[in-house]
Amino acid sequence: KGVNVAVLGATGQVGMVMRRVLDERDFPINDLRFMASAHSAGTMLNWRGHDIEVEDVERADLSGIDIAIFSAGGGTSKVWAPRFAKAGAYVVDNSSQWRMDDDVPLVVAEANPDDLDDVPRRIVANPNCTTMACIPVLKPLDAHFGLRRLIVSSYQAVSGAGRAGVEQLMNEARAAVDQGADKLVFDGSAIDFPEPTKVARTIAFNAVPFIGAVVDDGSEETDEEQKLRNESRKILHLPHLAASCTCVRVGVFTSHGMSVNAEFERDVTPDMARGVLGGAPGVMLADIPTPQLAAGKDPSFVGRIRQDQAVDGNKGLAFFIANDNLRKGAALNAVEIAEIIAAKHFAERL
Ligand code: 11C
Repeated sequence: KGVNVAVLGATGQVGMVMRRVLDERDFPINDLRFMASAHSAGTMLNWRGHDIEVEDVERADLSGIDIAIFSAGGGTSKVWAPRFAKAGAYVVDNSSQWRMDDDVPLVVAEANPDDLDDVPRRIVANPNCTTMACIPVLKPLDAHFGLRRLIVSSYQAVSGAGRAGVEQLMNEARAAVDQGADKLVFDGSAIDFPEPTKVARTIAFNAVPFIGAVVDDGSEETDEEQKLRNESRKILHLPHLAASCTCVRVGVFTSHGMSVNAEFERDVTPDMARGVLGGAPGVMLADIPTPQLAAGKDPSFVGRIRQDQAVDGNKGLAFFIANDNLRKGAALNAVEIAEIIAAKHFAERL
């Protein structure tokens, strides 16, 4: 009973959360394999009381895998997703590699599970964590009020930049505290910080409005900023949705915050929005939705819901979302996609 699952990138930050989420949700597993690059191969990872050796993906026999969940970066996914798919596996990929391909579904479990009815290349993409944080909130609002326009500013945690981002914040915070961090009140150069290793500027006690790379299309947006627009359009089936995003890294370890101004076709008040969101899957109302509240939890926490005073009439809302970028933003949604694939395509094994 159960399906044969492989996790590629099992030793990374998201891989670790993936293993935890598979366990917590009691995913119907027959056989479980962990894979990584040669660098991490041979590591022993505990799974429900016994150790599983991490296989070198280059040497692994790919036959017999039903579902492979990837969290290994775009370059690895570009090479290995087609190979796993050719060997018969459905691939759920966390990277940005396949998201905008027309024949690859891009899925948020609460929003567009039916897009998994047809998976022509056997590859499914998991959205970027900023998009993911917003969709469980935006989907029901769109269904009731007709979403027309989005302005989003993100407050993104360093774990989104991987373990190296976490280490940069930790090292800089330690240096600042050791030297008297409150000197920064009067002089931003009063602390001798280590050279930034991952985030573009010092991130401890700072906010850095630059994530990803500037896209060479004249827009001067970063790819991270374009993901929110492009991915939201695809997931919500709103190809003409107007959306603009400013992505900012902040000195937070985990959970992204998103300030959202949304404009709708029909009238909506904060009470009406709370009524809709109160019962929405994957959403939790919170008075003050902070990253620390969201870290380690599943839902998109949404609060500070107000009428957007910059929009005529009652057609605009302003609100704030906080969501764990490693859980729903990466591992959890990938596992939920795998659950839907298992139910749709391996029902006889469940
Ligand atoms: C960050 N959102 O916080 C990014 C990490 O497209 O999957 C994930 C990048 C992606 O830096």
